[in-house]
Amino acid sequence: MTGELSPIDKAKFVAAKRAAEMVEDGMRVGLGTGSTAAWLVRCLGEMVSRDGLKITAVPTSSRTAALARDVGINVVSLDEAKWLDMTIDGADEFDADLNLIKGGGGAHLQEKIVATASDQMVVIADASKSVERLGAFPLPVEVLPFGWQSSQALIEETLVSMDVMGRTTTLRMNGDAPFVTDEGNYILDLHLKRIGNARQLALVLNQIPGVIENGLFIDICDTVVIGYGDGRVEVR
Ligand code: ABF
Repeated sequence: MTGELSPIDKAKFVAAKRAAEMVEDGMRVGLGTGSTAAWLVRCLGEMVSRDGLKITAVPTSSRTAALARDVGINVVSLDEAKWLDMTIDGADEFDADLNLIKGGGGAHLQEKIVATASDQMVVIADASKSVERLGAFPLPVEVLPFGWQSSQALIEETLVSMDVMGRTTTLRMNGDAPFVTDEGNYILDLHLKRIGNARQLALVLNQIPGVIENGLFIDICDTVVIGYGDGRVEVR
């Protein structure tokens, strides 16, 4: 499965493998989206086919659902699972308090729903995702297509009063059309450079009419498994 991996892929793989080893027989597991989470799905698929691991998985995106089915993992909806023992997912940034920016893969709405319907959330990430302060990665905000430009204007107005360094908001594109999420919504990327008070920003953003969910995960992540290009793994 791994052959000769580049340092970044090795970092993602070792983090994913370590997290997969936390999964026990009979668990209901939320499966994240993104390239690191894809390694997790492959590792779990090996454990299912080779070791007879029995799990029920809830994917956080249609892409993850397809990959999980491909490797023989039993996939159900969150409504069928009702509650999860563990969700394992990637991240774009994590800070010392294990607060996250997620959503680079365009699935933070479903990811946050699945992560908060779990007894614990484990993030798997290469070491480059570790930051002193959240914000260098553009913060995704999922908005309804109806009136999205008004939502954008209200967000920009709100940012003026927030403790952030940058205030540019761009519509995420897919070619020359807006990127559309699994739920049929748009994503605005907030280029904030540095977020002074992520907890406050997360609360304020979701009060804006038209905003569905933002990519700040505050007090949701319990454990981060960090992979390094030399094969080392660190669990925080
Ligand atoms: C998803 O994977 C997103 O929430 C997050 O932005 C992204 C990280 O992707 P990768 O693992 O490819 O860096 O969880």
